[in-house]
Amino acid sequence: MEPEELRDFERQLLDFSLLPVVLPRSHDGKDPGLDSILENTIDPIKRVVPTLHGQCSLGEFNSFWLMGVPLVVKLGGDLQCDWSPISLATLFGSDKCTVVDCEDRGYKEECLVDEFLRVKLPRRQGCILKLKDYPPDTTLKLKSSDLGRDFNSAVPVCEYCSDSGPLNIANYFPINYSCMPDLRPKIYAAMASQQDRRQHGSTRLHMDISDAVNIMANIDGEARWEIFTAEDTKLLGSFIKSRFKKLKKCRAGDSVNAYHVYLTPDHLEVLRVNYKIVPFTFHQSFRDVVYIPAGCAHQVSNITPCVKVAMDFLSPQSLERCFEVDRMF
Ligand SMILES: O=C(O)CCC(=O)C(=O)O
Repeated sequence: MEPEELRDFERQLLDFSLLPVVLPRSHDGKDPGLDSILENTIDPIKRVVPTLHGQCSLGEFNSFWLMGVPLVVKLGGDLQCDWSPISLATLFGSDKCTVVDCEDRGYKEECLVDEFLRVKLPRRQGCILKLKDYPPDTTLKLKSSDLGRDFNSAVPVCEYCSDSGPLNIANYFPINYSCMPDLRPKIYAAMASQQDRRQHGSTRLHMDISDAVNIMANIDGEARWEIFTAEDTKLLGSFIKSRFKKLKKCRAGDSVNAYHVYLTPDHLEVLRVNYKIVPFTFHQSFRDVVYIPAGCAHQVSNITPCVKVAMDFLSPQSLERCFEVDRMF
């Protein structure tokens, strides 16, 4: 599909009101007060991430997603399988894998999945290693039909977050399209980062061209996220170029996207005071689903070893931002 055709498609969806918007409701049916949630969300100093408990209907999702802000859904009983490192090691242990160093973009090492998950992942010292985009060459469903099914049935708003969802624009790309987005759910497993005031993180600052959904899948997993809005990108880029000499010559978008930096608490304080930019900051624990809109710079620090399952998608609401990211590079 050409960009103009995608825009037409977006207009049609909006014109025909196919994107219902409803107020979020709590379990007891009471309206938790959309106004107060939104007030704290859009307040540029508070930046409280909207959080829903138990479920998220299509209408509720749309009411937040239209604003281009992240969303957290705390699942109730969903995600039934055992996604612990030991269980994954039992299932996939004999596979070879490539793990990367979260702090050194040039470092890679090969090992067996079993060795990474059982031996390296629990370590608290040395480099912070990550197994990314697993399985690399097939679908999760084919690797384990149970895990594939578990992810599909747990993830809220399958209208967007599935490889057959009618609101996932990526599903309308022609087969063999040259820039086909990768829609497979993928497993991430990474060691805990050190929690000090230095440059540590499990996923450095970057932004993605598509939307993403990310579920914490292991019981003891906990990670801290910082997500900026797309409107923050320019100022964020100026700040990074002024602070990090090696990025001085990058364009603003590149400096944000380069996976070069992890913003420390001191950086975040300067951003707040001097640039008036505050990211959405929150903790993700077991069964928390995080939705990250396309074009929103974000970084993650694992407080414990984490297993996450994540998937990219492309919503009509994010098309404009997707084009914007594309123009930056
Ligand atoms: O869970 C993580 O470490 C973050 C993953 C992420 O940011 C991404 O895939 O874009």
